[in-house]
This record gives sequence, C-alpha cells and structure tokens, in this order.
Amino acid sequence: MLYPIQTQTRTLMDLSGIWKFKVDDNFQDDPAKPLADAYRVAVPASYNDQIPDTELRQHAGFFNYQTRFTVPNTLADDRLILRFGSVTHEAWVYVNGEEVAYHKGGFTPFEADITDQVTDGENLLTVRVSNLLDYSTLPVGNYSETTDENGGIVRHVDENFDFFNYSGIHRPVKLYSVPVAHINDITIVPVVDLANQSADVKVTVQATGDYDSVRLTIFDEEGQEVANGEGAEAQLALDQVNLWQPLNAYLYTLEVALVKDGADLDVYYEDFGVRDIKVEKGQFLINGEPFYFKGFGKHEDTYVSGRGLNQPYNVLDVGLMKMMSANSIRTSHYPYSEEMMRLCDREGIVVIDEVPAVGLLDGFGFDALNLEDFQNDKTWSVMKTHEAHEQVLRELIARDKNHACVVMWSIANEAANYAPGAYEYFKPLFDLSKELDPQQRPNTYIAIMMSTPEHDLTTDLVDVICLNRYYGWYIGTGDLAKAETDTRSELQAWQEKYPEKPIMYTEYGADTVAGFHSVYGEPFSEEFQEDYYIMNSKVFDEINNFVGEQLWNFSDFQTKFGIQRVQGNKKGIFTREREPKSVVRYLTDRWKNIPNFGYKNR
Ligand code: BDP
Repeated sequence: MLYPIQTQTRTLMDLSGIWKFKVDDNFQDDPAKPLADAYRVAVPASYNDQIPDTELRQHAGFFNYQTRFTVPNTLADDRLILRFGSVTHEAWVYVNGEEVAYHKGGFTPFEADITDQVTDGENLLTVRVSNLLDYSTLPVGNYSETTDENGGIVRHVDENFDFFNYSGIHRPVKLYSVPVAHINDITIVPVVDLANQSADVKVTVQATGDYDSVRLTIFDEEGQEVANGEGAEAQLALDQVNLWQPLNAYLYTLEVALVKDGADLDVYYEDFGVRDIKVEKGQFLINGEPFYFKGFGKHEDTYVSGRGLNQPYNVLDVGLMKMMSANSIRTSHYPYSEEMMRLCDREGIVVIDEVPAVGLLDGFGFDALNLEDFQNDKTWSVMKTHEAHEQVLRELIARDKNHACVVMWSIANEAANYAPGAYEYFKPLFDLSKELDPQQRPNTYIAIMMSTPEHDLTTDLVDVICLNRYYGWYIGTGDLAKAETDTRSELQAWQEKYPEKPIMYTEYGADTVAGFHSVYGEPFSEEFQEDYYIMNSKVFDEINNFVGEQLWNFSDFQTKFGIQRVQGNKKGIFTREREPKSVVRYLTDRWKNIPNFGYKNR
C-alpha cells in the first residue's frame, strides 16, 4: 500500500486539526448530522489524555469523531481518496452520512474512494470508533459486560498485555487526489550482487485505467538518474551500488510514471534502499556481514499524545539511539507509524517489524511467569484470533514490504508457544509470511520466559531465536548471582539445541524509578538497573551465536493499573520525558565498543 504523497499529478490534503469527539455507546448520534454537546480533541492523537476526566479516559466502548472539509474544485476531474494512517481499534467512516469505509485493527492504514460522496462546499466527516478488545482481536483483551442502574450495558476491557489501551484516531487523516488512470501499488525487490557491487532492482507496478506504458527511473541521492526501464514488471540494473547499511543509510528514489500519448498521467516516487539479508550458520547477515543488534523494544507512547503520532519524539528517540551507538529497534507490540518507518529508513535504524499479536496467553498476569502446567494450558482452544492474525500480517507486509529498514517480521510477542496447539496455530502464519513477503525476509516470534529450550514447541519455525528474559527481576528478584547462572545455562542450552539458529534478546530489563538510589543496589534503584545490565552483558559476550541485545524498554511508558505498576512501567532506560537514567552511560560505553558487524569471534 502506497504512502500518500503529493506529486505533480496528486494533491495531498491533511485533515489533522481539532475535531469534535463524543462517547456514543448506544448509537444515538446520526453520522449525517453535526454532533451536539461534543468535546474537542486534537487529531491525530489518543483521545485519552487530552480530556481531564477519569471515567472518560478509561472508557471502553464507542465514540464519534467529526470534522468538516471542502475539496478545491480544481480537482473535479480526479478521484478523491480518504486515508487513515490508523484508527484504534475499529472504525466506521461516513461522508455526509454515507458509510464509505470500515476497518478493524488499530495499527494499519486504510482508505476509501469518496469521489461519489463528496459534494460542492462543506462535507461532513464522521468516524465511529470502538476501542473494544476480546479473544478474537489483536491485541487480545478480556471483554465483559455489566449493567448500570438503568439497565444499560457497561462494557469492560481488561488488557491482556502490559500497555495502556490508548485509542482514537492515532495517525494522520489525509485526503488525496489521483488521476482517473493511476498507480495503485509498487513492489521493489533489490537483488544484490555483493561481489560485483551491483544490484538488479525488480519492480512491479499495479495500476488502474487507460494508459499506454509505465516509465521507471531510478535516481541516486544527488538526484542523478542511474537506471531506467519500462513496463509494469521490469528489472533495472544498478552498477557501483551504494548499499543501505545500518546507521549509514543510502536511499535511491524510484519514479514511476503512467504514460499516455507521451504525457505523464500519474507520477509517484518511492524511496528504497538496496541491501541483502540472510540468516546462516548462527549468524544474521546484512550485506554479507554478521550483524549485531544493539537497541530497544519501544512503545509509541508520549505524554498527552498517548499512542498518537508524535514526530518530534520520534526524531528525538532516533537521535538518542544514535547518541548511544544503538542500531536497531523492534516495533513492540504493533506496527508503528509509517512516518517512523520512513524515518528509520532514512536514519539507518534496523527494524524488527511486529504485528499486534500480543496477549495470546490465556489468563495473562504478572504471575503468569509462574505457570508450569503447560499440558493443560487452554490458550489455543480459547483464542479466536486466526482471522485477525492473518489480516494483520497481510496488512503489515502490504504496508512495509519496500522498507529497507525492515529486516525481519515478528509474528507474535509472548504467546503460549509452549502450550498444546501452538505449532498448529503458528505454522500457517509463518507460511503466509513467506508467501506474502516479496523480499523473503526472515521470520520470528518473541518468546516468553516459559518458552524454554525444553518446553517451546515452535522453535523450528523461526529463523532467529528471540527471547524475552527477566532473570533477576520477575524470577529471583534482586538475586543477580543466580540470574547470571540461569541466563548462562539457558543460552547455552539454546545454542546446543539449535546450533544453526542465531539467538538474541528482544527484552530484558528491571523497573527503575528515576532518582531512586541505593548503596545496596536494591531493586528499583538506578544502581540495580546498571548491575542488571552489566551482568547480562557479561553472559551475552560468552555465547557465540548470540547476535543481539534489545533491552526493555527505551523509555518508561503508560500501562493499565496494577500493584506492579506505579504510573506505568518503569523499565525505561530513559524516563517518559526522555531524561536518562544512569545506566545510559554504561550502555553507551558498551555499545560504542561493539561494532555493527563482526562482533563475535568465531
Ligand atoms: C513482557 C512483555 C512486555 C512487558 C514486559 C514487562 O512483552 O510487554 O511490558 O514484559 O513486564 O512480558 O515489563
């Protein structure tokens, strides 16, 4: 799916701004009429932290958003497409009262051709949003209903995951025009010949309407033409190729033009990087060299904006990562904004791209780590997420397939991979990912603590073993000597059992209250956080097939309430306002001394 841009043939309008907003649990508002008694909220952003009202912030149910827009009459001959970067979690869209789009899934874009609904003068745009989650949605929520004193339904969602259920219109709403004959989609697959420093760039274009030919031109970063070709399916050769490298990005631009009678009907520009990804003999190779991941699991989570797009924070976060010599992130636990993905392409941040498959664990809780009764775990008989899971994978790959920064797909975070039925659930999803990804990237899932070498049932499916581990935190809290022994023996066991598979940590961390110090290095202190990371680093360096460390979490973030959470999760190495905890210095020193390539001696 193409990102909306303005070109010589396309006009792009941004509908961001202050919209009307109102709870409408009983469907009383008419989408064709102006909303009465509404709040005003900024779009895009989560609604939750914009209105100081406790009940509303926590509300589970249905909401209406509304704005007005006018279309310039210079666009009268074009098609008009209304596009949402994401609405969390379910949306019904009405233009002048007529339903034009429906989309379920809170983290991927959707659009609708609204040419026939738009009228001269002002148009009324109403978006009905639901933030309900249950055992059929991703993420997974525990849904229940009670009745109020008037017999009305009160809905409840208890998150089956550890982040606040922020909701609303989270990403930009755009209206763009395309000519009647237009480009719908572009797929780019660079095949690199590392020895000859060249690449064949395979391009596939999908287009609609009446046109004679498709013209393809590749420009380098100086704007010089470096290759050209013709046709909806073509292969363009690049000599002396500039590779896209971690923290050293190089982006080419592909210009696609639909031509009729010598004139350009529609033109689109897609930036892309040329790089090669392979997993081989326990190594993760980028451009033929063994890469070492240094970085973070993150969240899209900032003050006031909640989970809404916050570009200054994205820019700052990438800057802080570079300051620390970090080179990678995982989009835990859902697809991040297209704007962030484009930024990572530009800045050379390597991305493990995750679908919102989180909470696939019957009865999630912080005590879940103590569950041992694997045989009787009911997760795979009670989850009804098959359909949603296929959909999120399809939509993520359709959106992100051309991104150089994406080096691996993460098909789930902390699912019950140890429970009966796990293999049957996941095998078709791994097959689907292979079928859908034109670049054939590696696939993984992120394994929870109970998924040990002994108990995990699905490791055969993954290209890279990705582990979330909390020895010394959730297990043996505060005992770093024991944590060290446990970490070492588990990592050694993985390496022995799967010598060909690289292993990495995708989460490890300890809640730390900024400014809390202890001469005894007690848990929650900045000293403990540092000791914890020092201990883990030591063990990582002993394991040959260990190819990366992504800690939990980049910054403190908001969660649901619980006695283990004090205004959210405090495992950030930065606070929520992005102030560093002391461990940032230790990790910066460490990562400055770890090269992106060839860290492990073999
Ligand atoms: C893991 C989850 C992550 C949590 C983290 C934690 O993947 O979402 O925030 O642990 O408990 O279970 O801090």
